[in-house]
Amino acid sequence: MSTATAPKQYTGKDIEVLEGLEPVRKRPSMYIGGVDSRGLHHLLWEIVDNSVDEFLAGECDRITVTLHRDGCSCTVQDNGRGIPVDRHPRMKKSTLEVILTTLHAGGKFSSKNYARSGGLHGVGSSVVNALSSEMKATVYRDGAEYVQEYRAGVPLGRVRKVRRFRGRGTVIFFRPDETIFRRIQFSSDTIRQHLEDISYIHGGLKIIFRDEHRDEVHEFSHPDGIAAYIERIISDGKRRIVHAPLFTAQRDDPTARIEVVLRWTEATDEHLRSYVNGIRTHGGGTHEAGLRSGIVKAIRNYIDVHNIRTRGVSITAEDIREGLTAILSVFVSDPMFQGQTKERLNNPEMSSAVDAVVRPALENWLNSNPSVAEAILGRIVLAARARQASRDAVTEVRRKTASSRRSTLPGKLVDCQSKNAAETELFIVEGDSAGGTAVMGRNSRTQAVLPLRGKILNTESLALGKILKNQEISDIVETLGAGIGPSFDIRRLRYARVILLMDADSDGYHISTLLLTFFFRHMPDLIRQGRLFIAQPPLFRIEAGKEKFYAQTDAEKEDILARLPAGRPVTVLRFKGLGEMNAAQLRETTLNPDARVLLRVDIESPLDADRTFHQLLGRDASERYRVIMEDACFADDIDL
Ligand code: 0R9
Repeated sequence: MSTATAPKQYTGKDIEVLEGLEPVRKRPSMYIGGVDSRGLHHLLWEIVDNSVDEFLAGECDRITVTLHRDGCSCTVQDNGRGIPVDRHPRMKKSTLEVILTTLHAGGKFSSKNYARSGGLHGVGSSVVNALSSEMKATVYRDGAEYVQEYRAGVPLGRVRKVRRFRGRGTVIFFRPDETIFRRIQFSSDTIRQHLEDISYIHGGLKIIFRDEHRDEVHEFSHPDGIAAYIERIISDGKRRIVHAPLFTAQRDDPTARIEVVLRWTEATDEHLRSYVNGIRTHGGGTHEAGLRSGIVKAIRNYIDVHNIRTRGVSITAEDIREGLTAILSVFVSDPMFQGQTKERLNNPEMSSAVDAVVRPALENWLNSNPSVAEAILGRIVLAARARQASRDAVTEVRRKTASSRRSTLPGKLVDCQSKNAAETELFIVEGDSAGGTAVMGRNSRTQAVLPLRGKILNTESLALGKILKNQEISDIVETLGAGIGPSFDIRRLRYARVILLMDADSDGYHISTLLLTFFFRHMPDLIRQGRLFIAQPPLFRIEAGKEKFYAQTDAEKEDILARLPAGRPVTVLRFKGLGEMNAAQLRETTLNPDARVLLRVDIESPLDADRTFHQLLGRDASERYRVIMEDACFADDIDL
């Protein structure tokens, strides 16, 4: 699906050069979002994206990605025109070297209609080079093979012409720098999934994944594009479909290309995957808003025009979208991104553009497929009735709780003094004893503590009415003050952050999992809005004379011990649980916002999360058994 205009012949003077590479090594997170596993994989996506750009320019149809045996280095190869190797007139070196050693260097004339640089992507292969201990670029172009090697972004020599060669293309090998990344281990599954995603979004492109680490080869080629993708998502998620034919709509003009496929399923959530210029927009944005409004308006119009009876219940936008699985792919020439991870599209015109494509097409489609329309409308009315029933259950529990207590706040909550939600946080703590320590160690003005007694209820597969009868859960709901399920309203949340504080043992992980299940199913907005966190109390305290250090992992402990001067007496204490810390220790390591480490809970893929919760906490024990048996080989820290 190339929408590019014919490329003009490139020369070195067409390259714009902005600045050197030192800032990248100094502050890598500013360029790739973080030095964790996500940042590590971003390096690979960045190089693959450059090959995809060449596909979008209509110059390449095959990309090969190799994960090498060690799992710590990769090679990407495309069969495009090859990065130019001619001499750059101003920089007095080859264009290849300029591209790989200069921040933000790129073709200023850009042969593409739709720039792919957006979000954290598009930072350029120079950033990957700066963050790699080794890189080797091989270019096949103009009847020859050219090579240049780099160490930490610095060329070892000039570009060398190695031999005459008739093919064309670019090959980039890189090994991320272990002094920069916390841990270097590429994930075969993550790479495979990402490459398959790309092959669906860019129908016509063939991607080969040579996984030397697992000794596997995968080939991805999906000429049917996102129509094939949605079928795959639905079958992977074991979602039962409500109607057979898919709804598809598309528009292709010089300002934007918009493509949508959707289908209602019997699942109870909405699963929407959106892409801008082939890059996943996890944070949604204006294009997603346009899709949602287009769908809701089309259905409402259909209900009005056909005078559909809704059996006394009012239909909300959420009812209409319940069970919907959709993929939206847009290509825009000037994408603007916002949000912490720059994964949210902010072009205002895209909302009305997508709405204008989806609404009339969906209305027409429903009118010309009456039996499909009947099945979809039946599904929507069912959703509305279920929502009404759970709303009634919540009101009933509220009424009972309010009449049984003078205050609506639970008695065991030790609240903070500040009533300004923007500056407060709630710690949900495992056990009364750790709760007591947290109360003593907290900042009583801004930090509240809610101790939990024992394991909480497994809420997966339980009806909301039943869940709310559970004391611990109803205490959490009352404390947060924002409602639950369909009535959850993040604006009423009484705290800026909700932080789970559990022991770092199997019981603690289990309680965290049960709480995450509850929040994911019944307060997903708490997670989507980035307000749920998991505290990371230290595992070790190391005392060397008057100095004391805390370490969160074995590796960190070893690192600290290795840096201490030899011959000094050292004591290492392993905290078996929160209860072993005193209030001052808990404050200085886990509660104090300036010193602590918090993990923000995030939903990378709602569909995957849904499947995982269903498998691990659902009623069907055989599913759980299967997952445990399959993944048992990865367990390295079993605590029995
Ligand atoms: C293996 C990963 N592939 C790449 O990094 C890659 C970059 C690249 C490329 C061109 C062709 N293939 C490529 N593969 C290219 C682009 C253009 C003209 N000639 C060749 C153009 O955009 O007009 N380039 C990416 C940037 C540049 N080339 C350029 F800025 F040097 F032109």
